Amino acid sequence: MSSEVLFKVLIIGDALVGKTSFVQKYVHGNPRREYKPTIGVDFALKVIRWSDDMTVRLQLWDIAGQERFTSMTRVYYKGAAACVIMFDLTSPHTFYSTIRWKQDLDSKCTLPGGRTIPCILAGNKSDLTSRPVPKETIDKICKEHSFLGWTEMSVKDDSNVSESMEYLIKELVQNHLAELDQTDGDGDGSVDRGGFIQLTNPKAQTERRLCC
Ligand SMILES: Nc1nc2c(ncn2[C@@H]2O[C@H](COP(=O)(O)OP(=O)(O)O)[C@@H](O)[C@H]2O)c(=O)[nH]1
Ligand SMILES: [Mg+2]
Repeated sequence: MSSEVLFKVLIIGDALVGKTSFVQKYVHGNPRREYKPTIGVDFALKVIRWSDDMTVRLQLWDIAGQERFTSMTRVYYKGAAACVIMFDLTSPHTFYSTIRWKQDLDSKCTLPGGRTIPCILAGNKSDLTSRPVPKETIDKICKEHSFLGWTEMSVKDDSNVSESMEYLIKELVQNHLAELDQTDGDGDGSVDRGGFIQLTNPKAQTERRLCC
């Protein structure tokens, strides 16, 4: 039997880190040519034939506005299943902001049972050579703030764009299937979100880490 699942995925982070370019590249295959700052929220839908019996629809919310923390973020976050928090690898300020974005997200958006939503940290613009923030620091922040993992990415060079999303979708699908198992009452899946997720359901056991 074929099933279809819809996930709302947030793309957040400081202005100019490449969020809109990322969504455009992932959904349409090309980043927007001319630079137009996003106003409000851009929505994009990506439909993926995940397996013979599952189609995944991703509703991507590219949050803009002033790209800062206001009471409005609560409205944007509502119903989100996963998140990409993006920074610019060449800009330490945008990296340290990701901590605040994560805290803002986790304080306003939780899954039933109080679990935080799966979130990856994406360092964009890896085509540029400057790396003011050491990898060890990114690893540390990634672990301390319970990201699923982090990755370098270049929207410009199309490096790790679809791969990061695939990683996130795997996580979403596995959680979804584990939940279905539990609902059926015949599964032994349990979700423990102490930073990284572990499923005791052998069906759902796979390598789940990106870089940290
Ligand atoms: N070098 C480089 N520039 C990028 C990359 N991704 C986006 N940009 C540029 O960064 C600027 C801001 O991009 P935009 O997507 O509008 O960022 P947003 O404000 O986070 O939505 C634009 O000039 C993009 O062309 C990348 O991977 N490498
Ligand atoms: Mg934008």
